[in-house]
Amino acid sequence: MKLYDCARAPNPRRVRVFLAEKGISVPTEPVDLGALAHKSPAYTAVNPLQRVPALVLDDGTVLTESIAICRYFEGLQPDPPLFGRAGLEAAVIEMWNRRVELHLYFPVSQVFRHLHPAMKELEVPQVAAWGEANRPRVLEFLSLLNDGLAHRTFIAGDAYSVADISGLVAVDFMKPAKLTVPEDFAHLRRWHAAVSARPSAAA
Ligand SMILES: N[C@@H](CCC(=O)N[C@@H](CS)C(=O)NCC(=O)O)C(=O)O
Repeated sequence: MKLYDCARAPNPRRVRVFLAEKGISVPTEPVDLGALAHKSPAYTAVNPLQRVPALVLDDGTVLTESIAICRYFEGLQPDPPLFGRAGLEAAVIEMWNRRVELHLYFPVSQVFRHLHPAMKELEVPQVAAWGEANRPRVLEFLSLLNDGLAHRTFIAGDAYSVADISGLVAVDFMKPAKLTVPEDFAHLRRWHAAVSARPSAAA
């Protein structure tokens, strides 16, 4: 199997953090987004959507979408259960992971992609007004998350889960997007310090 990866991009990082939490190591091949290597014919043959990460299995099956890749590894190695145990626990984790993707990761990515000069070649056309429109959405969701974290250790409950991985990656992605977590979001800051201190965060 081979994981197409990119050290600086947030979605491949979600998979790397997930694998580190599981203690799984996978051969990787770097894809240089800066050099537009993901647009090459060779990589397009792997993933016609021209996005990373992509996981190629030994039988030739290609999995794209970070969460689909994570789910594959969860199936191979269920412990620790980062998608939760079947039933309510898994449903709550799924809900929070999706909320984080749609209401935090997505607006942060839109701010970055539509306002950062480095994204000019990848986001065509850049629409600055759309980037700006997403700034308040980030803060609205962070506020909701901060309130929830007053009552829970982690995003989806008292156990670390894939929702924390999506959250960590999204909050760290705020830095290149030139967004900051407000000083008074103390619960969010406590959670971020805790998940950042896990060895997996360095993956
Ligand atoms: N939904 C996909 C998103 C993958 C994605 O957008 N990857 C970014 C890097 S974080 C990418 O390949 N961008 C290339 C581009 O924008 O041209 C996932 O969850 O893996």
